[in-house]
Amino acid sequence: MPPYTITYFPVQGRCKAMRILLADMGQQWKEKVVTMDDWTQGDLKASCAFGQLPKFEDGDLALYQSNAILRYLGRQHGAYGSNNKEAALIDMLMDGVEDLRLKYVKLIYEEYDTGKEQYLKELPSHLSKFDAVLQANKTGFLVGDKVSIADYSLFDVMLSHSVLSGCSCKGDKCPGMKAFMEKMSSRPKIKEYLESDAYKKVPLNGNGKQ
Ligand code: GTS
Repeated sequence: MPPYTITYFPVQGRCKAMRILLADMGQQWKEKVVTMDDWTQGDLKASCAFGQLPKFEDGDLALYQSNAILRYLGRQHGAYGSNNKEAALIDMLMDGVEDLRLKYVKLIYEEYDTGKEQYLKELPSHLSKFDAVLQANKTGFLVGDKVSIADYSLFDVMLSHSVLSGCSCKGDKCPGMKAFMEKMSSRPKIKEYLESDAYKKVPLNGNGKQ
């Protein structure tokens, strides 16, 4: 039995980064897929700390909040920096990615038809901030010289933008970001995972928009 279990809806959503991390770290995990019928009719929602998924289990530990899960896995698999200062920078970048993720989620679920133009206008400015960090660090990663949870999180959000319809700015005009995407995509276990049905057959978002 794999040590980890992810319980979530049949989408990539907020589990994409943790799945990519687990694949990259050579870990096995079990997926429990929850349909909307199960969710609305069963008692799972009431049992979740904040009434939401994903739920992540490691033995008798049950965790909620996708970024807390990433942080746990980062600590467990050496992807949370080499010292306290790097960990603090990783936290800062995780929060920066979360700000962008929330904008993306709002676009997809609330403003797909009405807010796309404005979103796309503002996107290059958001991406340029991450590009500047990558260019300044010079290792191809956001912080330090090895992969961290901030990298998995940014990679996840950028993969979503790389297929966002109408989006011509996919980070490819930012040299740091371009090199980052190539570096992350070509890590052998990530490449293998992204080419697998386990990844390709699961829709990005719950409403089918991307
Ligand atoms: N901050 C939480 C996290 O990062 O895990 C947000 C979790 C969340 O919003 N979960 C949604 C949910 O459970 C699903 S999704 O947005 O991640 O796809 N929705 C069902 C409900 O009843 O709230």
